[in-house]
Amino acid sequence: MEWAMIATWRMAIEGITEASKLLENRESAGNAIEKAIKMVEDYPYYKSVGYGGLPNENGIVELDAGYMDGDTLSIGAVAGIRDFGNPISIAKKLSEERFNCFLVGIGAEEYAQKNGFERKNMLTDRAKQHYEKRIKETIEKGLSPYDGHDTVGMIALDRNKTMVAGTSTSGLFMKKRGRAGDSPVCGSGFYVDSEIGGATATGLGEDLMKGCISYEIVRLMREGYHPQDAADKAVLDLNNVLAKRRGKSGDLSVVCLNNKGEFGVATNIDGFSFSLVTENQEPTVYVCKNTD
Ligand code: SD4
Repeated sequence: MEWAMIATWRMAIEGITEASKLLENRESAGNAIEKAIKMVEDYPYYKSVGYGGLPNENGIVELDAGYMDGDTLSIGAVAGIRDFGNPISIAKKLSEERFNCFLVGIGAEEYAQKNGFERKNMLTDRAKQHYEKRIKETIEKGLSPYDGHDTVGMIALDRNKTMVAGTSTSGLFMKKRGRAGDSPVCGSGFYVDSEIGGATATGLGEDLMKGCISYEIVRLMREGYHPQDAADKAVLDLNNVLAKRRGKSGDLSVVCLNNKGEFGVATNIDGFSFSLVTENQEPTVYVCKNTD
């Protein structure tokens, strides 16, 4: 397979459709990832990523993003960044830094400002309404404030055999100020090595991080596992360990791709969708079976 791209959730389909044209035209996996994730970030109706993302418990949108180049193993990431339109582009820029490549909060905002990134109010009226409704429900019906959170995570393989991974999310709805999940954390939310393959995760960051799940999948692929077997094993093992030691696991869902363009997907929830495009296959959304 010359090129391929896989992503978490249905929300990625428009982005990977556009980005696939870049890969077809020999552009880099890095540009494809940035293009595709920016489209998700810019779309106001995806309520867990970028513009329109759901706010923290103070009603403020704080965003996380990560980027990794599988050739150089360079990583860039931001966590808890406010008022910038495209965290993925800031993470990509940070991946060029030798030092200080993972910045949080004000530090990330200063870096973005200095590097000319667009400032933008990321809280939409719709997200504000969701927030107000959730506060009411939490008080009146005793519902968990933390339901509803999805991350877009993607891996791309280009014609030069370079692989890149990226993530972007508003994290856990109603999270504490300053809370960072797995998505900007290399090894948990994403990992990629062009000599092997890459993986990315979505679900409850607090639990995904306990298994460094993206790194674990790449490690299994290095050992010779097919991506599907690596994904199944990583999700099942972590799910079972957490169930045994803590009574229950949070949501764990992953997608992965190796450098031959073979992919894997696994989840411990019902209804996890993913988006896939390859040299030989039109962009398509699938729903993954619960492996729990
Ligand atoms: C987080 N893993 O911040 C993200 C949220 C997510 O499906 O992906 N939810 O914990």
